[in-house]
Amino acid sequence: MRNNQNQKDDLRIAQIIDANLDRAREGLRVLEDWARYGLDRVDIVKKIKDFRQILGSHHLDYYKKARNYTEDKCNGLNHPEQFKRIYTENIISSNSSRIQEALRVLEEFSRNNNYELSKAASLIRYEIYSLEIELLNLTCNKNLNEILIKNNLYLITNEKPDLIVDIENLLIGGVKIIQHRFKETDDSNNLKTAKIIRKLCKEHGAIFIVNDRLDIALASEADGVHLGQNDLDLISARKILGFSKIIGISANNEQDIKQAIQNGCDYLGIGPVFKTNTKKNKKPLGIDHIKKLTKDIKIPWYAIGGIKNENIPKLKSNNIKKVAIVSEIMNHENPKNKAMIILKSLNHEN
Ligand code: TZP
Ligand code: MG
Repeated sequence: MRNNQNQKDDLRIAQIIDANLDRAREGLRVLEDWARYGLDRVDIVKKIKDFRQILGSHHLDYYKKARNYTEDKCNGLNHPEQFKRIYTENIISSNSSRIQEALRVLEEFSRNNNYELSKAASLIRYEIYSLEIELLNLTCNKNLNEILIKNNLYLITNEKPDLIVDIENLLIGGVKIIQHRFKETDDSNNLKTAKIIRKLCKEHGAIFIVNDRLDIALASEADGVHLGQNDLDLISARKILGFSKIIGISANNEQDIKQAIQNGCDYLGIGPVFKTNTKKNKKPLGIDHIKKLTKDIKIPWYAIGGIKNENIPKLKSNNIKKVAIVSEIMNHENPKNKAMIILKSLNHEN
């Protein structure tokens, strides 16, 4: 390396700056396109565009002209890890690291010859650390949301001796959303069961949600939690769970539905539609009232309460396509068969 006085004119340094400006901007473009086409987040797109623009304004002709100053013998070298990037999460992480590394190199090598660039590189690098987490959280939540949107049957467990066997069979039968609902007070047992269901759901590409209990949801690494109007409020739950998890809310009136949507719930459970022994003290809302309550809802919502295979055609003819069920499936002698019949009637056209 030449001494510091000559560093300003050192073409080798200009070449490093040129390469890393390209690297950082390419990586930023990958994140930007995911934010734009994958997540539909205009605010994040704007932020990344700004970063690219700032770096672009420092990409002087002098740096570009130094591009081939020394022959790059590493050109075209790949690492086997690159070919393992099949999931969007891996693409986000590896491109964020690429940007962070490139910015660090820029920060170091431009400090003496382009202080403004060095400062900008440092500031953007710190922003990328939090942007990476934000994009990962949003992406994960988006995958879970897609499962909610795609699936019409939301199964809720009850307490029974062979619960785990039943759940495994239900997953084999095609159930993709399972909520673990328990009233038993032995929490060590509740957590143990939750962890087993968590693992089974993962193996079958299903969502696992814990009812009521944020602590059990977190400890079992569930995909989310379902909260009623008397549980922890949605805003506090979101603070604890973050945006990578889903939060579902039970609501049965206009005000609670509006509030839950405004506060960012991922889906709603609305009912009871019919009379049910699982929640004996709740007055049924009836189909007409549910239709009125739900006419403007844009997020996934599940009708719940007293839903049986025999009333699914009636629900469907009233445009109620998603249902949450406990007893009709869990109390059947063969829950898997019952669930498969229900899945068929829910998914059948008309
Ligand atoms: N919330 C409203 S109704 C209900 C819940 C948890 C119970 C649904 O159970 P079932 O057995 O499907 O009627
Ligand atoms: Mg509850």
